[in-house]
Parts: sequence; C-alpha cells; structure tokens
Amino acid sequence: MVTTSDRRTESPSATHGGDLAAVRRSLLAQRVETPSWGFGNSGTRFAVFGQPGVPRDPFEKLEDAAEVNRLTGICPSVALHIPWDKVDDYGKLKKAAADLGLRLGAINPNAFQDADYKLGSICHHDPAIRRKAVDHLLDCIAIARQTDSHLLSLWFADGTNYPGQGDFRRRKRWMVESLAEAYRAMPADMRMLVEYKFYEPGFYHTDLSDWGVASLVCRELGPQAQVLVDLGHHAQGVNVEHIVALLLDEGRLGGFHFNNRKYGDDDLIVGSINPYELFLIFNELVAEEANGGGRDVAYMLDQSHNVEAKIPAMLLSVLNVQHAYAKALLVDRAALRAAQEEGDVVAAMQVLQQAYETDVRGLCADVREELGGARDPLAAFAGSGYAQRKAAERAGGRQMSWGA
Ligand code: PSV
Ligand code: MN
Repeated sequence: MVTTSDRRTESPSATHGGDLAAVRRSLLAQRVETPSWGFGNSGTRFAVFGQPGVPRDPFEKLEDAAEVNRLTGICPSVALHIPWDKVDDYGKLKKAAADLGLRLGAINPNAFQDADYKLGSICHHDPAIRRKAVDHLLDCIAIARQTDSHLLSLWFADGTNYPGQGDFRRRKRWMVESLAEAYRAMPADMRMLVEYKFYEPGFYHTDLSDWGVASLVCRELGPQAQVLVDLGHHAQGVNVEHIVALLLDEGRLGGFHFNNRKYGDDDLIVGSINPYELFLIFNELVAEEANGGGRDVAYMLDQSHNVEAKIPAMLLSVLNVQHAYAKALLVDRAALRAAQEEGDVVAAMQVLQQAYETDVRGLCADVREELGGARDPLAAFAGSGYAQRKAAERAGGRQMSWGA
C-alpha cells in the first residue's frame, strides 16, 4: 500500500520559501463534509451492488462518518438526504452525531424519486405537484432548524425529454416562484445552495443546466442563495476553475460537491481522474482566501461508491482534497503575479506546476496527526478491524441504499 506518511515537511518549504506556518494553519482549518448517502449501497441505473457491513439506518451511517473523521481529523459534519435519512426524532439524530464527535450538515431534499415528479417538481406544469415539491422544501427547512444545519442544498432532476414537451420560460418562472417561497422561509443564518447539472440520460433539456442558470436564479432570490458546483456536472472540456473564479468574484459560490467524472455524472473518487483540475480549482479558492474572501464556501463530497469499498473510498477522497488544497497553498502568488504582469506565459505556468509537483504528503500527514487523525488513514483503517466488526454486527436487516 502506498503510504502517505513517509515524508516530512522539508520539501515544500525548501521549494517555495513561503510561509509554511500559514500553510499549516490553513490546512488545520480545512473541513470537508461527507455525504450520508455515500455510506450506503449504490449502483448504476441498472443495479445496486451490496457490500457487507453497510449501514441499515441513518445512525449507522453516522458511525461510518465518525470513522472517516477519526482518521482524517477534518470531516466533522455529515450531509443528510431527506427522506433517505428520515427519522422520527431529529433531536436524537443530532445527539447521536454529537456523541460521535460529529454534527449534521447540509440538508438535501429529494424531489426526484416520487412518481409524481415524473415530469418535474418545482418546474412541473401542475400547480399541485409544485405545491408538493415546495412543501417538501419547507419540511426540509424545518428539519434543518432542528438539526442546527445552516445549508439547504438543492438539486432537481427537472427537465424535459422531447422538444415541445414543456414551455422553457414558464418552467423557469415556476422554478423561481417555488424557490422564492422556500427562500422566504429560511432563517437569516441559512443559505440555499443551488446545484446545476447539464443533463440526465434521456433529457432533451434541463431546467437548471449550468452555472449561468443557477446564478440567474440565485440573483432573483437574494443574497442567501448561492451556486453549488458539483465537479461531475459539466460537459467534457468545460473549464471548471474559471467558473469557480467567476462565482467567487460575484460572491455567489456557495459550495462544492467533490467527485470526479470520466464520461458522465460518475461519482468517482475526487482527484482520481483529473487531479490537476482539482488543484487548479483550489488555486482559485486560495487566491480568493488571500484576498480575505471565500470563507463560507462549503466543501462537501458527493460520491456514491459503486464497486469500491465505501470508507476507504471516502478516506482517499478526503486525502486527495487535502493534498490539492496544500499544493494550492504553496503557489508562490507574488511570482505568479510578476510573471503575469511581464506576460511571461511559461514562467506563470511553471509557478503553478512547481507547486503542483511538490510532495505534500508529509505535510498533510503532520496536519492530520496534529488534529488527532492518522498519518496514513487508509492503512490505519485497514488495521483497525472496523470493517470486519461492522460486517459481523450489521448482518441481517435491510441495508440502506440510494432510493431507500
Ligand atoms: C445526482 O446527480 C446527485 O449526484 C446530485 O449531484 C445531488 O447532489 C446528489 O445526487 C444527491 O441528491
Ligand atoms: Mn451533487
């Protein structure tokens, strides 16, 4: 197994001569939220593949999330999906999270699986269906109040399958009208994150297809509405770091759903396909942080692991995000600015590449250790016996999976 812990921190400081103490402080403050649904079984449109030891209820999902937090030290919150994580008593769920050293994070409504949503939810032509979808959003806001969650994270599978099926403009107005009702119901300390995605298989058009539509909608709603960038939701070749920079500059970047894609919305481990893109995205975020901004951007994983073991996949995802952030923190911003001002294209790119090529594994292992995590979370997990224990404990019962 590749170990993340064999190097100490000399190489970053030697290479960059930057403020390594500041880099460490930023890494110590980094937090990444895990998705409850990523601990359940998942699959493709064709099958859901079970794994031993998968949680049977939201409480067991929290146990797995706590394991990720124990080993990384930077994942103290868990996003919930309603109704997948519906419980009778959210106070009890919140208490269970706290007992495990966690808190409950973004609340994700689900307006895409009920048969009523066949032709859409908040964009449906039938006011009764729109009412049902908005009522669900209002219920989720009420849940968020009970769980002390400050984010309402919205993704809709609204779209049409054929030309002529729907009226684009009416659907847009219905969407804004529906979201405005939810927006008005949010307390002042809650933000609405609006996620876009350019297609679903079989779609002719998607109502919230890209960051432009999401930004327009957020602008209509107000300052508590911001765009959520899911890395898997773009067409091939789209420059995601540019989108991130624009949204940051407009004060509209609410958060991320980290994952990686090769073809479509694949939910692959973040950084597994295009780690350089991930670094370039963090480069924009760090540039904003250097200007004193970007502090309330929510960093969340959105991955449903299909064939890979779930907790190791989550651990590797967190490491990849941590490494990308560390490398971005090491970018020599003064040298980059100087190269840009001189019009020296190669020098500018070299500044980025030098940071990207720095080995940050030791630095990040130090940071995790300082936070009480493991220098090598994957090895520690493999040696902990947790997977075997849970497989034995959780035998029987109905495992959770997406859609249940
Ligand atoms: C579907 O594409 C999706 O992955 C969206 O990104 C949501 O955020 C997530 O599912 C959970 O609903
Ligand atoms: Mn997502």
